[in-house]
Amino acid sequence: MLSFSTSLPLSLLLLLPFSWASFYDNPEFDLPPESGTPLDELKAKWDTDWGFSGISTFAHLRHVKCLTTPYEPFDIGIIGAPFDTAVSYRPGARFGPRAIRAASARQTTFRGFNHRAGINPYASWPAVLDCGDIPITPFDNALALHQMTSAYLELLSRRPLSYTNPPSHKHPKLITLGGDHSIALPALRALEKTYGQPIAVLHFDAHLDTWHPGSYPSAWANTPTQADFTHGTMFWVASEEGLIANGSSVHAGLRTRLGGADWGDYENDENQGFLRIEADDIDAVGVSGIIDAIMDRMGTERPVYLSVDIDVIDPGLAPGTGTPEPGGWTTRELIGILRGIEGLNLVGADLVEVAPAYDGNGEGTALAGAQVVYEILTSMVKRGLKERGEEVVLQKPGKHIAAAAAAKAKAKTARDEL
Ligand SMILES: [Mn+2]
Repeated sequence: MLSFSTSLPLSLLLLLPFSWASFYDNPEFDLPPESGTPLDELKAKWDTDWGFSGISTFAHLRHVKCLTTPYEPFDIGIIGAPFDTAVSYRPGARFGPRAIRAASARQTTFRGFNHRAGINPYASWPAVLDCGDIPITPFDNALALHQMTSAYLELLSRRPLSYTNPPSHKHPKLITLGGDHSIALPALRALEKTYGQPIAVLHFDAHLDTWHPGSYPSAWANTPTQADFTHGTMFWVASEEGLIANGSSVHAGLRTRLGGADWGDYENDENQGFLRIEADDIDAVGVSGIIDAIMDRMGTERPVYLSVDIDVIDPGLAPGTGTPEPGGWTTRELIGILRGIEGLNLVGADLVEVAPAYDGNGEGTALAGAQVVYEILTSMVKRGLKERGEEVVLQKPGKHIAAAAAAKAKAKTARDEL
């Protein structure tokens, strides 16, 4: 008896985790067999996150740290560039990627159909991943620029999963979550090298960002510095390096004050070959006029880098940004313009300058940023769909109110005839 009483607890301990339900288990369910629940059953039960559940990735996309996972091919990668040591006013955009990811939480595959575009970019031909962030030093901007350029080149050199299907899809596409606007320079360096030609830039911004580095006041300008590389000069540097297609690029949403007492900044900008669309132009020509001006300039074949500074939106709607300027476009106007230019041949894009420390509690700026990324992604996917010959069925906006108005008119005619 003695030996039984001492040996039983030991055998119980060994058996417990494998075959005995714990006191705390839900008595309505049997423990799963040791062979495990089939994977498809697990996925059916647990795969879909709510907007508020799950680890924060962009739109609940699968996170793969693409830079260190070369064996995981993808077609479109969302990648963070948490870098903000090249700003001229409020710092904080290094926290942009995580704020935009958090604000994208209500974008899901199961409710991702874009009614304006007629497709669900999360349930279509491309493998879309959240590629994580590029680890970028906050201490040394020359090194940071090198790191970002290297990272873009590494990812663009990968063979996409859907290689040549659509036919033009020979390189993966990246949408970068900034970060301050300077991150566009390494992106353009890598794109120019990858595509072997200067890239046209479609630049939504309150500011020019083509400023000569010397236009920032400094008594120390002759001292060797890294100060040429800032969030207001990166397109000047890119132009100097021949990365930007001179004559086919566009600024949209401008309302910046200019330097000095003349139009020198505009003249400098013209030399770099940008068309300028002012924020106020929308009052004269409307959303459709802005769309026409962009499409007339850029066409549908030329490779385009789409760079969206969130400060193009009025700071009343998107206050969480580094250099706010009153008098901007509404979020709806920007979305309308982005939908209207979906025919562009986008080879890359960014959404920059979301600085959540200055955002409202309702995260309006980050929400707008996440929506802009969704619209850009939609355009990339939709163009690929068309290239693959797959049909997109579109319902024009206003269809229902037009139908209601027609029914009302018909009823009135019927009454008049009585
Ligand atoms: Mn900018």
